[in-house]
Amino acid sequence: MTPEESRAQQLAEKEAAKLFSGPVEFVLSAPQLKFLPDPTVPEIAFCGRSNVGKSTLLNALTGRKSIARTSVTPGRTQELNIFDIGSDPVQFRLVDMPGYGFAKAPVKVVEKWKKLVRTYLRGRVVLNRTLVLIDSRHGMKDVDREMMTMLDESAVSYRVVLTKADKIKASELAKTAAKVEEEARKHVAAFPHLHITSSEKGMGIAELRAAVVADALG
Ligand SMILES: Nc1nc2c(ncn2[C@@H]2O[C@H](COP(=O)(O)OP(=O)(O)O)[C@@H](O)[C@H]2O)c(=O)[nH]1
Ligand SMILES: [Mg+2]
Repeated sequence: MTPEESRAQQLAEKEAAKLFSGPVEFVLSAPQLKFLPDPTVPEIAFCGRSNVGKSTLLNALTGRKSIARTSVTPGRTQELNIFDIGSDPVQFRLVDMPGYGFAKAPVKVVEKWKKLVRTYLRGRVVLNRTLVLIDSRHGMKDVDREMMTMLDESAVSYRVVLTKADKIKASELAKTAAKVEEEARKHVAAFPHLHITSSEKGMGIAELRAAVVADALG
């Protein structure tokens, strides 16, 4: 990064932090698309395997402890949870998508999940970007590849985000990051840059916040 770029990045992070420290509000849980708010503001969706740290990341981005309910019971939420960022007017929305890859889910539940997610991804005109979260300890799994292919096919571009980076040694993290980056390059709609984060330690959060704001409003 040149000094100019680094100054611009710092400014973007500061602006994004300001936006996220303003009004943030949980709007609703939509079990079906017809319950979604009118598509009038940009949306950024978050997806990942159950327990990947999605709710915790949403909390970290918004600097709030429990705006998104963090749960120890994986795979229970089958709804799109909507959050407004900013008010009068709302600047953009974050969409917490139901987690996938839960082992014991009945076929019916998985089918319902696929239908909800696929129709949302294909039909939502205000969806600007999706974030695909991957647990640093586990790396990319087949269900993640499936999700990314679904996104490729929906022509929704996405950022790949490693979560829980504090949970493994730096050497392991570097190896996993390289592997995930290499795989992401094979997906047409994936951004080449990988975000490495720890919601616990605040690592990579300011940068991701700025990226989300740029995706939503840029
Ligand atoms: N050490 C650590 N634990 C995390 C981090 N993010 C999430 N977790 C934990 O992982 C578990 C699942 O997190 P949650 O946000 O509920 O996952 P979700 O199912 O994807 O929404 C919880 O026990 C969190 O406290 C992180 O960055 N570091
Ligand atoms: Mg959650």
